[in-house]
Amino acid sequence: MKNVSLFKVSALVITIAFASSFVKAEDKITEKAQSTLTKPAKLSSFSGLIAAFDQDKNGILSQNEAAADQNHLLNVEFNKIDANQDKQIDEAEFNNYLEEVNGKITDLAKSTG
Ligand SMILES: [Ca+2]
Ligand SMILES: [Ca+2]
Repeated sequence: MKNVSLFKVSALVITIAFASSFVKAEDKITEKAQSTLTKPAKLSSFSGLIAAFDQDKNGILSQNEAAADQNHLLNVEFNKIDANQDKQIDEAEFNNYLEEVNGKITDLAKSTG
């Protein structure tokens, strides 16, 4: 009987360890999503984006200008952000994208409790 209770305790410990590591992993996913999408701060608003990358100062981000983004977020996401596919990101397109991204983070946070 001693062995059985020891087994039960071990199982409980493993369950708790597993559960806590799972929670940590979920936290990391949320953190990563937030840090990728909200940091650096210059990517969290269109005005910050323009200040950082709009080389010809026309208030719109072209694909070439986006290519200067060193963390590659704009390169990777450019086609998603550029809703009308004219190879330019304007304020409305970027704000729509941000809204969508923020909605996803909120959903993720909700689903992980
Ligand atoms: Ca420009
Ligand atoms: Ca566009």
